[in-house]
Amino acid sequence: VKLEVGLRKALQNDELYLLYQPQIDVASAQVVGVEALVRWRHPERGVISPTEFIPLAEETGLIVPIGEWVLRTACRQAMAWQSIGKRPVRVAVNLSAKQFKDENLTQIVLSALHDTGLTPELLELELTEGTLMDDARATMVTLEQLRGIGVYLSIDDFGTGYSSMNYLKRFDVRALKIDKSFISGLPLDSENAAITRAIIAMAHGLKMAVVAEGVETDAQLVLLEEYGCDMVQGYYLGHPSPPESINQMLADQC
Ligand code: G
Ligand code: G
Ligand code: MN
Ligand code: NA
Repeated sequence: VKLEVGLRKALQNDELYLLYQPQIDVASAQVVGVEALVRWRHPERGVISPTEFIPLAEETGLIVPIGEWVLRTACRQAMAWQSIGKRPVRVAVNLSAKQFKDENLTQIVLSALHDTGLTPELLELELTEGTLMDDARATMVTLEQLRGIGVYLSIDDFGTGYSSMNYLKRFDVRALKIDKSFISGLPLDSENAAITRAIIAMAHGLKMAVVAEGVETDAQLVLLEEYGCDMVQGYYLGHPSPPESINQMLADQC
């Protein structure tokens, strides 16, 4: 209850902030995207992880205003990066199920894009299988609206949920993000290697791009390149970092 009271005030007290983790294009080795990951600097408890406060935000409905703040902050940051980098960088935001079901979602996304001036294709929305599979009819309508706006849609933590292959085809999202639990045992774990290859083959067959998450070693990167994985994200490529670190990465790119 105490944490909930604090979370209510966190937004107005400026206690939330975003870290950004780079997504690297395997072929060019360039940063092509960054994922925004929220943190809460609690006045007494220090930094609190989203695994602790996002579930609370969902239960209390606070996820809607918090999610809107994340969206706007990430879009504004992405705009600032356009003037630093030599190529455009996409910013990815995690959407929780509650946000996806919010009837004002498309309006919130549109106004964040409008107010910041960010091109829709440079905003990526990460959805989970659980969010998408919950109510197929409503999902289709919302996805249609988001596609209409022109944002880049991806499925996060792919492989851990319950996707119907039939719906996957119809959802028409741009990218699958392979969950880090499949990547962590590579290259030794032959079963996870088989799953990873199968996801990449399926995604490419459906004309989707693939991002491997949780890439921690060079051996994993080499293997993923061999498998034809399009993008990689993980501690080996860069930890979730403050915007200034990303500035540096973008400035250093050719
Ligand atoms: O950054 P990381 O370690 O600690 O994130 C933990 C979890 O919190 C991940 O599942 C991530 O998707 C989720 N998360 C991080 N930032 C956000 C956010 O802005 N919105 C939502 N809904 N989830 C987030
Ligand atoms: O659920 P989602 O994929 O949005 O969450 C991303 C989470 O993964 C964040 O908590 C982020 O800090 C974490 N993460 C990012 N890179 C790595 C990595 O290389 N290894 C591990 N173990 N976690 C990572
Ligand atoms: Mn994510
Ligand atoms: Na993920």
